[in-house]
Amino acid sequence: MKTQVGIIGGGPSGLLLSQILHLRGIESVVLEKRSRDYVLSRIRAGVLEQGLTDMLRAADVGARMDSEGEVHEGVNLAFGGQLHRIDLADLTGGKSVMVYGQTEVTRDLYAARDAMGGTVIHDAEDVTPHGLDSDAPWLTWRKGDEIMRLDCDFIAACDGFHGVGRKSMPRDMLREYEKVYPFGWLGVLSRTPPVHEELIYASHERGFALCSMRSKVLSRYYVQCPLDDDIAEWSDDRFWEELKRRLPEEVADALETGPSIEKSIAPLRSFVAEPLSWGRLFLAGDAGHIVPPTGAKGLNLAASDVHYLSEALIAHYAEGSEEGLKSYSDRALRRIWKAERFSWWMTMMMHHFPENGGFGQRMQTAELDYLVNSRAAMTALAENYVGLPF
Ligand code: FAS
Ligand code: PHB
Repeated sequence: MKTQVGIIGGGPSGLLLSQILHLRGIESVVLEKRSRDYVLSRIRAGVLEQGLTDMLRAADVGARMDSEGEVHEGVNLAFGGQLHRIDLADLTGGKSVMVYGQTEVTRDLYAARDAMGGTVIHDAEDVTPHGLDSDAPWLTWRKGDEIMRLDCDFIAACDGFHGVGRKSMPRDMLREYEKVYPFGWLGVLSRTPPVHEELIYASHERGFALCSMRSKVLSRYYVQCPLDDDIAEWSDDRFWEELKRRLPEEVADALETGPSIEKSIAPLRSFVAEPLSWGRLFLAGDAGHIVPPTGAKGLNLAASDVHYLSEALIAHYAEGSEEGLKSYSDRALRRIWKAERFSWWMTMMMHHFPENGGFGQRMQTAELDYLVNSRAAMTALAENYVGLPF
């Protein structure tokens, strides 16, 4: 097989890149190691920045999002038994976020790729990049006992944190920066009406909690939990009781509980790989960086990477320009590090760190008290939450 851009990974990064390139007449093939059902069974992000929603609309993939998603002009912080609304629209000159699950974004991207005759190969085992430092790289993978080959001009590694792309770069030129947080997020999805019409991020001495949603009848909740907790130890009843204890009373009283239809514990880390490219290989999305989900930046950072990389590839094929490809890594990393900072800051401010002692907890309380009483501080939070410019 031959194509122009070989894409490893059929998650949001890989599919969005393939869709944008197709609309500009550039061929690509997506190699995904899992089945489509498996990819679509993962419950992940829920909040989309305007940069991403604009990209989806421009790529003819925004219709269902615009009809089923919810535009949110505010977000809430809960601490000290009180709810504090951050008026995103007022503080950012009218900007907002879209609440629409990553699973639905991925479903819409698959539908668009299918409708336009896109090539997405599932169950591609042992995908391996070759010839990355040549001008004719190729990918191999296993289909049963058969070894398949895809010749291409460029390879985009959109294969997530555990993917093969980053690991194919020479170790002596790759610099990795990482912070692993000493807790996880226990997430529950339930067919219940959301407890509030907007998201609530709660800081409590028992731990962080988040009240989010996927629609008016589908809610997503999280509580901070020890990393070594066993999901089997968390019955639905235990989860709902713990969530209520971390929320202001009037919110806890309004919480409608129900059976969990998904329950999982995710670890939290901050991670960045530098550089994001080597030869004809380019990393995009979680393949190059990870943020703790506190700032709702993971999926949105993948979007800005795809924005920069697609622009660079289009300039290469349309104008023979190599400038965008050469500057991709530096350009993407500038926005990545600012999102890493915001996600780290929100995580350090909102979670419970007993190891920081009484002084550390007083610092968190002072940070929150200052934040909700300062328009300047709320503006800083709001402009990062709705998404810094691409
Ligand atoms: P993805 O990991 O989504 O996709 C990579 C794809 O590559 C996968 O389909 C994988 O099967 C495939 N792949 C991997 N290795 C391969 C190989 N060797 N060959 C072929 N294919 C391969 N972000 C938020 O903003 N908010 C959240 O609440 C949030 N929650 C999350 C919870 C969890 C458990 C995880 C893991 C992430 C969460 N994220 C969240 C971040 C998440 O949304 C990512 O930012 C987003 O999935 C990034 O998309 P991709 O870069 O496409 O990576
Ligand atoms: C979610 O709805 O899954 C979600 C929303 C906001 C976050 C993290 C997760 O910051």
